[in-house]
Amino acid sequence: QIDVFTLGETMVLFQPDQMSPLDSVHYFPKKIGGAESNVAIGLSRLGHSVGWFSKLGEDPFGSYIYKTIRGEGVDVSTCRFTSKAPTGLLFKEQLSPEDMNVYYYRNGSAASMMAPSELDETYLSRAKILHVTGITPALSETCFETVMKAIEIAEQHDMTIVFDPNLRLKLWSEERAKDVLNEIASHAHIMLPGLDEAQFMTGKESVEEVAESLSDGDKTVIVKLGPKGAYIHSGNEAYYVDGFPVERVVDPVGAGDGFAAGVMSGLLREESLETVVRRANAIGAMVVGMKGDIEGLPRMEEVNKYMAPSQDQRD
Ligand code: KDG
Repeated sequence: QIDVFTLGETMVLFQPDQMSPLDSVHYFPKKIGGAESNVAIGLSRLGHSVGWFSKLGEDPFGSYIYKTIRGEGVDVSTCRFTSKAPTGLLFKEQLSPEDMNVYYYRNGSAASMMAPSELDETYLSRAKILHVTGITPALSETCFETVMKAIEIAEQHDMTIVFDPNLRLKLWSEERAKDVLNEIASHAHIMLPGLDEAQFMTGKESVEEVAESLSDGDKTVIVKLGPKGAYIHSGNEAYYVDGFPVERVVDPVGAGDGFAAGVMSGLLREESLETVVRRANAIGAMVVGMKGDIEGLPRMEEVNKYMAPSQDQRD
């Protein structure tokens, strides 16, 4: 058995060290980025077994991504390669600590060729949790179908479905995004939207209203509120969980993925929702303190240390 199965596109991420417009940058350190593999790596570092499915180009970038994710202890055995399309690329342009632009070179990429027939049903059904994001269905029609197929398999095997909307309006129209995100939400047991995503999906305003509306009676909805923490709506309970103060944001991208990894890790440990979300908040805060999508994802000892009050504070 594996703890979590996730699927989605991972790209080679070129992220300059300097903060300036990309047209004046000469050097681009090479990393990897992709919401689902960020989550998979986060979970693996926290001690869980994770399977990640995707399609990579038969090119040096595909092999770089494959080796990196495998090197993090994620099971990549179901990942496919194709010679018909290249591995996708992503550039980050940082103009100030919180102001990040993202440029995608992923149209027609290998991952956008994922097809439902390529999912390994037996493998997927061995997982306790299926994690899906709203990025994968935006990549192509076959990617959308692959996500829906994964959901169908998960439902047949009574798996828990965790959904992070990860709204990316560079990838699809508002209308289609709203329809598909709400369709996936109707199958999810746990949803992890940011406030803006929850507002987009529901057309409602306040944190309480969006969570109530998305919960649809029986879903657990955890609305991410950045440095303010998160708001949980589950069953008859609804409450805020404080965030962790971040002294210096170095790179805001990837916090939500760290948060998702933290939530699933806590659920797998059967902890209370409040404990789960507190740790998820801590992980989100740790991620934004480091450059790169995955660099700041902690191991369990590291996050526990981060959450423990320091000796000075105790004195
Ligand atoms: O959540 C972080 C992701 O946005 C980043 O890794 C790139 O997957 C990515 C995407 O599609 O935006």
